[in-house]
Amino acid sequence: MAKPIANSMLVLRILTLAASAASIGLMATNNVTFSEDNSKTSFKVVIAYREEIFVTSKLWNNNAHHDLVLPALRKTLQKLGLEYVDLYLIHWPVRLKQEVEGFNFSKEDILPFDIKSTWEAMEKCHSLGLAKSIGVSNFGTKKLSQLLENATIPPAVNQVEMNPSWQQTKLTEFCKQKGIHNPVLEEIAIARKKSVAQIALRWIHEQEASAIVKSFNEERMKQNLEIFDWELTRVELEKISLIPQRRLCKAEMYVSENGPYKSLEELWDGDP
Ligand SMILES: NC(=O)c1ccc[n+]([C@@H]2O[C@H](COP(=O)([O-])OP(=O)(O)OC[C@H]3O[C@@H](n4cnc5c(N)ncnc54)[C@H](OP(=O)(O)O)[C@@H]3O)[C@@H](O)[C@H]2O)c1
Ligand SMILES: *[C@@H]1O[C@H](CO)[C@@H](O)[C@H](O)[C@H]1NC(C)=O
Ligand SMILES: *[C@@H]1O[C@H](CO)[C@@H](O)[C@H](O)[C@H]1NC(C)=O
Ligand SMILES: CC(=O)N[C@H]1CO[C@H](CO)[C@@H](O)[C@@H]1O
Repeated sequence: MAKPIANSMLVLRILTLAASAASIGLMATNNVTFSEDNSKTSFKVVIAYREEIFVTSKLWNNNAHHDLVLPALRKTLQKLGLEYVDLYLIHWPVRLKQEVEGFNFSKEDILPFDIKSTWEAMEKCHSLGLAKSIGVSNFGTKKLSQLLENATIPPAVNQVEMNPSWQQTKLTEFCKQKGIHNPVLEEIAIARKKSVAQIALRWIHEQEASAIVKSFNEERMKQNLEIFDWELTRVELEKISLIPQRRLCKAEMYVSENGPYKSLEELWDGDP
């Protein structure tokens, strides 16, 4: 059996899409994650700094078929003008009919998801050098165990929703690692002269997970980076641990009476 993985959101220091001279400096000196669908900017500018950036892309559900994974990644690479991605993820433990486009699908388009054969194809992407690392997203503990049962390469990352109001303690424990607008966070933010966003990001950082931060605003990009030279106190962490928990992204659209997932419990492995 392969080793368990880090339950971590993607490595990301900052996402910047501005292709101005100023931001090229920023890209060159920061770890940057790009999201393919957001890459409206010139990747040519970025390619000069390829080793300095961390590019992640995800396999959409309609390509979660053994024979479609590699072509999907090749297409992505072609679109981005890159030779490889640093990380390639299975976006959801969900398989849709091949002809589905984006979110335009009905319940009949949801097919049983085959972890083993999909992961095999992901491993192929890695062995061909097209993805430096491979991982998953939105997997619960049961599906991770199933994946690990037959995996040659364990997933490097499980990208999940994780924030102070959806702390994912069960999933985090499983991986043996450690609603942003909330009065508790505001209170702490005011006391510490930080923004609520910074408190939330710092909290994620202290769980030894990496946050995916997206901002198009230069001031907020800077602010989101200024979370590494201070820490939350024990009392603040205690207050945050008492925040009522609710998942923001429930993904009800993948649940249907006759489909592979009949309840949110099944989709999220008992942790809806
Ligand atoms: N694996 C999955 O299934 C999944 C699901 C959802 C999301 N994701 C990933 O997670 C990433 C983030 O997604 P998201 O939906 O959370 O973000 P989002 O909605 O795309 O953007 C975050 C929002 O926060 C604002 N913001 C950023 N920094 C801030 C600050 N310091 N103070 C106040 N507001 C701030 C941004 O506005 P400005 O730009 O104006 O600053 C933006 O509107 C995405 O890149 C996506 O790939 C993955
Ligand atoms: C959504 O899918 C249906 C059925 O395939 C198609 O007829 C329709 O044009 C699609 N709508 C959009 C907005 O793509
Ligand atoms: C792992 O592989 C074995 C042998 O092919 C198979 O019986 C089992 O169902 C697989 N497990 C999963 C979770 O796919
Ligand atoms: C430029 C920069 O900050 N690079 C860092 C990106 O992240 C990796 C892994 O944490 C570091 O080794 C680099 O120094």
